[in-house]
Amino acid sequence: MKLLLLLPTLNEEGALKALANEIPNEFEVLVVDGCSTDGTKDVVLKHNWQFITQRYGRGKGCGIRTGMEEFLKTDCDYLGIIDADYTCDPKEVARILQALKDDDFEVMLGSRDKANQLQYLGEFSVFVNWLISSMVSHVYKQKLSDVQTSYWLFTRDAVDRILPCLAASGFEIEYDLLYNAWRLGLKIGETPVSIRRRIGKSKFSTYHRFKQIVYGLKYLFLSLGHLHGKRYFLQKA
Ligand SMILES: Nc1nc2c(ncn2[C@@H]2O[C@H](COP(=O)(O)OP(=O)(O)O)[C@@H](O)[C@H]2O)c(=O)[nH]1
Ligand SMILES: [Mg+2]
Repeated sequence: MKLLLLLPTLNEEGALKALANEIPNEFEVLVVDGCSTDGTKDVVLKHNWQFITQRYGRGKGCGIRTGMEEFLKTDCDYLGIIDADYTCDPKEVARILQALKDDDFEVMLGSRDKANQLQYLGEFSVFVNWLISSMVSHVYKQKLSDVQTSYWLFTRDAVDRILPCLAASGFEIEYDLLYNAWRLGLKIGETPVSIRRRIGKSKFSTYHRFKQIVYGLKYLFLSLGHLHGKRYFLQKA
């Protein structure tokens, strides 16, 4: 049972150095990079992790899609994805995997601790996440408390089915992953996880913050359309 841990990076030298001691030895590690200009690649090579530059253009979504494609070229059974900014504890991934296996889920989200989210991400982000998560839970008829999470776990079959449907290029990739998993009828679960203070500078600007609200509403609209038998297709970036 092999797990590939995918880390999307854009100038995460400092955070990667700190993460290096924490990644369980049994995980294979793949770093998909968005053309970092710091020492990100040096840290990756020093630890003998796989390094690849993302395809399809700029943005986290292009990194995740590239990483999923690379995952399918390996013989790994599970794909874990966490942010590479030190907010996610890689040891949590082993627990998420266990939770996925215990109940035969195909996609598992880590639901990040609310008090720590407030402390490290701020009230506005937590409010937007709560609002979108509540609406998504209502439409999907299941409790999903953290749809903007940065912890994801997929079975190989789930990646195989979701990847061709993904169209997101930027930070809206989490909505795209969840929307398509739900649309395909995959069994989705969530389990509580921790969240820590970031090391280094966030690439998520105020502009991204507002864009994220628009994207949240857009994916809700797509979901409602799907429920009512309409077919909307997103253009791949
Ligand atoms: N491959 C890739 N990763 C990115 C890109 N932009 C951000 N990331 C990574 O995505 C994760 C989340 O980004 P971050 O700046 O922490 O945004 P925040 O968590 O929303 O504040 C981090 O690991 C970033 O390094 C990108 O264009 N390409
Ligand atoms: Mg972050």
